[in-house]
Amino acid sequence: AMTRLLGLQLSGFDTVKVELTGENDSKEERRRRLEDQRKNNPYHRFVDDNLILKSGLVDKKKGLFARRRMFLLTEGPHLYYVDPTNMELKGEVPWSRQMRPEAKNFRTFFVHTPNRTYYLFDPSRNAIEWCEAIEKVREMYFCHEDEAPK
Ligand code: 4IP
Repeated sequence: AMTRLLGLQLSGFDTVKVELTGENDSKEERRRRLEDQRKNNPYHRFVDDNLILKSGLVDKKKGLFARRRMFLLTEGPHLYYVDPTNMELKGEVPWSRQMRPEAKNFRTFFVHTPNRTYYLFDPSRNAIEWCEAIEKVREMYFCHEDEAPK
């Protein structure tokens, strides 16, 4: 039932916005973006050739300290995070239908997953955009929230 395709609005590789559009223009657009990403995005090697839908630096707190990571929301879907200093993949927030983003304010947001809540802080104050993007991707891949798990 994955008939809807992702349409994208690009404004620099670290501030890609996710948007739903019709199916007509999106296939060619998607191919073009992926081509560009393969050639020009230094984070491409971490994302298993998936198209990056949104990315940006986010501080992820676990225990006492927050670590600054490049978060990469991609088709698949995946939410990878990379240490931007060592250019090393550190992990992935596990996706499921139950994934729930929650914006606390412009900077702070949580991503609830069945086994862990990720505590995240966006220094560029785009927490709400992050939550909207994650929720859009969730709806696209896992249908709407009140549906019983299959
Ligand atoms: C680490 O704390 C980092 O926050 C890790 O994040 C985190 O792993 C570790 O949690 C946590 O102990 P210190 O750097 O202060 O030691 P990252 O992997 O981004 O470097 P994850 O990836 O799980 O958030 P544990 O519980 O996974 O070890």
